Amino acid sequence: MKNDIFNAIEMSDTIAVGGHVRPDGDCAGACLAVYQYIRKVYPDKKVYVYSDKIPEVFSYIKGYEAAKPDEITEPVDLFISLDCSSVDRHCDQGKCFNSAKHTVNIDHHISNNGFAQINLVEPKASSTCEVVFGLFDESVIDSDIATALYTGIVHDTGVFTYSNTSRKTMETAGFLLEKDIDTDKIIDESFYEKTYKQNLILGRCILESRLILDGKVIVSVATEELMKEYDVTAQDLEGIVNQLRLTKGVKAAVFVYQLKENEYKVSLRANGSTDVSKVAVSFGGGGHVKAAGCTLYGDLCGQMEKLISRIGVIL
Ligand SMILES: [Mn+2]
Repeated sequence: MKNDIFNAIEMSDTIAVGGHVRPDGDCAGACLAVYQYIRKVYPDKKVYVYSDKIPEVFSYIKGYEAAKPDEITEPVDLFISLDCSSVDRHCDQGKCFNSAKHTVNIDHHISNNGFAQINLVEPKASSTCEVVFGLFDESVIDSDIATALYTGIVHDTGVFTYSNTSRKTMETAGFLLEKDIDTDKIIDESFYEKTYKQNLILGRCILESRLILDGKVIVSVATEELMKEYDVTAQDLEGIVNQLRLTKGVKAAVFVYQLKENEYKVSLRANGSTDVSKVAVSFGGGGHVKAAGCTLYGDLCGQMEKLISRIGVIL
């Protein structure tokens, strides 16, 4: 598998790396780590980061400014998909991926069905960055590449607290720590730190949350109107669902925010043995057993009723 991936890279002159829409820490970290690695090992190749704008909070990662999807005007030789559970979750619904001559899919989402020519999907890995680390020649990993990979692991494990954190995760993180990375910056500034208005809307969403299904599920919704009131974007809502999940007695947490009229993004988190990825998949989404997401279309009340009854089935 590793050889197949590197053969594909060696055969290609133009390579795009890209992940899912609204890139998170793991997606950004994996894309920028692979970008840096290929540039370092194969300096003659043209590498693009094909992604939505990476949140500014990750601007300390080398290559951050390289995410310019408009730069690609013709099909690339190779597209490496990272942290993306299905083709249509790419920032252009997969157009650039589908037009590439060769394709690689590196991921850790259990719902990933292996949509590329070469697929490396490890559902037990904490993060795509952990999978990517396994591919890299350790001697090439410098402080900049380590910073990108550590960011992804920190974000997808909630700073090593989620159940996806394994011995391998810790050993990988241990290796990266020795590369002289700024862990305070990565953990505090990119993961925990919130702006004042992010804290305000977090508080408001918790204040307006409801316990349902005998207190086993907690739900909160941020409408477009509420987001406007606090002058926040979807990215500012990161972490709210994790806080909801920490409610005593709750088996699943549901956080919904409005993307536009009749379109809502749903984030799901689970405690114990609850598997919320089943719910997400049945609504066309994906993710992991304990963290998944999907999009609802149409009337919110009607869609929420369906979603909640589906959650009732898996509890
Ligand atoms: Mn991930």
